[in-house]
Amino acid sequence: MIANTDYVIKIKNPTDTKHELIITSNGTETKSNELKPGKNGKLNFNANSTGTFEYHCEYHPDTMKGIIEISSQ
Ligand SMILES: [Cu+2]
Repeated sequence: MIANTDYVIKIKNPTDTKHELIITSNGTETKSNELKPGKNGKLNFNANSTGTFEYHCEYHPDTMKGIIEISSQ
């Protein structure tokens, strides 16, 4: 992803449990709505700095997690 750019992250939940996407950077959290089983959602995201951002699921932080690389171009 590119810094200072508006993104809409589309989220699908084909599972039978709820999830919630959270992206963290410098102590700031960007959260999706709670995604109930079988529902879809989206999250507006705009990184105002370059670097590595972390994301995780509110309910499954140990297994549903990863990083997002934000670059300048
Ligand atoms: Cu989850």
